Amino acid sequence: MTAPFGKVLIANRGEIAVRVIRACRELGIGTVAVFSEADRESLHVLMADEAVCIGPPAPAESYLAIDRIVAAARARGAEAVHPGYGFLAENAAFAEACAAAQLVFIGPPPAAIRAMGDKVAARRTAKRLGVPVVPGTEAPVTDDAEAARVAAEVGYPVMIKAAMGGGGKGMRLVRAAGELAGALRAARSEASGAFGDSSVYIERYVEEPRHVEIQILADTHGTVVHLGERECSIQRRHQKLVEESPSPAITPEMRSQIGEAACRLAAAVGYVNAGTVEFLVDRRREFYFLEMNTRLQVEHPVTELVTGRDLVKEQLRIAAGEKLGYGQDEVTWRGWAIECRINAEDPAEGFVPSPGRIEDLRAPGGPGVRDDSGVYAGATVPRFYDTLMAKLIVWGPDRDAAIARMRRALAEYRITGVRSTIPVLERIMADPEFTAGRLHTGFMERLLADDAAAAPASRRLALIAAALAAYEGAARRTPAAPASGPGPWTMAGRVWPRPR
Ligand code: MV4
Repeated sequence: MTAPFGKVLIANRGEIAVRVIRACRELGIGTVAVFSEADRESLHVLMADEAVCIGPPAPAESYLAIDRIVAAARARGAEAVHPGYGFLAENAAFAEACAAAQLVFIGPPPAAIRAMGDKVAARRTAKRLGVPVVPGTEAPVTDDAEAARVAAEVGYPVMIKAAMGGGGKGMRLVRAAGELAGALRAARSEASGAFGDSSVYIERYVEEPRHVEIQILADTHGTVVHLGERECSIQRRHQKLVEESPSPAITPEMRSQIGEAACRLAAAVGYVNAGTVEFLVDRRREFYFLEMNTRLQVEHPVTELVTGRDLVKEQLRIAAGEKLGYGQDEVTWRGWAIECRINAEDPAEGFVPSPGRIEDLRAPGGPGVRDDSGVYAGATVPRFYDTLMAKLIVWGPDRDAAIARMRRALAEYRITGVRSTIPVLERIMADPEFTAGRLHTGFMERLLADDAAAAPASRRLALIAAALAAYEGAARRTPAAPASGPGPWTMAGRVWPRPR
């Protein structure tokens, strides 16, 4: 079989650029990396066949610079451009600029990006197709009196959302009528600042929902299939920490129903390539359409592990005009997959970014473990970009086995020089609500509040333990570990991994 393309430029950095390079290599496609001055020695640059510096570290002057990326693709003879996620992935003007330069954009048509970028229009399309939406406005709310009428009709609490927003930016929760006018004013000004459009809309607030999203694939020949759901309820400030597939809340019947709804929506806007349709699932297990993400998502690997399909290869084949070659009946699921995001952040200090040089790095391996990383020992995590360093993904025959495997893999993970989210991920994997599958979007807030309440006592205990250890050490005249002796993993009779 011939390769879908001769050469592809990857308009991204970090782990997702590496992920795309790997798919290209397996398909015999040449790769061109682009990089900013802060990324000269980044892994994606080392792994690509060719690499082009596109500018200074600031994203606006490099990874968001449409003209420079298109020029690099033309100069190196690339036939297609993969945008990854973030940066220009959902930018219709970028997709158009690629087409104008005779480059295939590996993603949906610009019209489909625009149709879903306007959240009010997307809601209206969903409703027209019989896809359930949260009760709310059909058009952007323009005046306060109309907003008050709609809010009273759907019932408080309500949420105000930016029409051109998404991902939780510019949202406002309104508990009672008295707060509405002020919240509207704040939401409008925030939306205008963040998205250059002050339009907002109103929805009834769903309390403690789950976030469930459906992966779809659509080819240029009219076939649309779904690859089931991912549950992404473990988030902090709209940053996902853990994702899994399947969702503990979804039955096979619900999967067919939600999946079919997602496919209908995609078909209606002429969607092509990989996409994700987001839903809220309430306590009664009713589902409501939220928005559609017109790109490959960070958490795509959990879907790959349970369906056995390579989403990036599918994207490349679809972009080259190939037929999907299978229908919904041939999509099957096996076992359970969980992903943990390894960010350069300090969870003990409110998740502040922790950029810097990675001193030592040893990623876990063994049965059922996948390490999708964008870093290596000696690499620097730049301060200019998102803090995601790597994703740890595990597969197991069932959810308990996947959790046990994730705990084992997290314990093997060794990374020094930067702080990471590993400790909080271990904490989540050991949480009884998590292991029971009782997830909702307030999960992390609860977990962090519990830990904060317990912190003073545990800190006292830690101090007492340290004092006792020092006293015993002195009493036994244990010699101090040599500064350059064996690694810490052999000290004090403790075994690797990770003494803490
Ligand atoms: C909501 C909601 C409750 N009710 N809409 C946040 C991200 C954006 N895509 C939509 N979001 C929400 N919309 C209604 N009508 C609660 C959230 C929400 C949330 C959703 C998914 C994952 C985490 C979340 C955390 C807080 C709020």
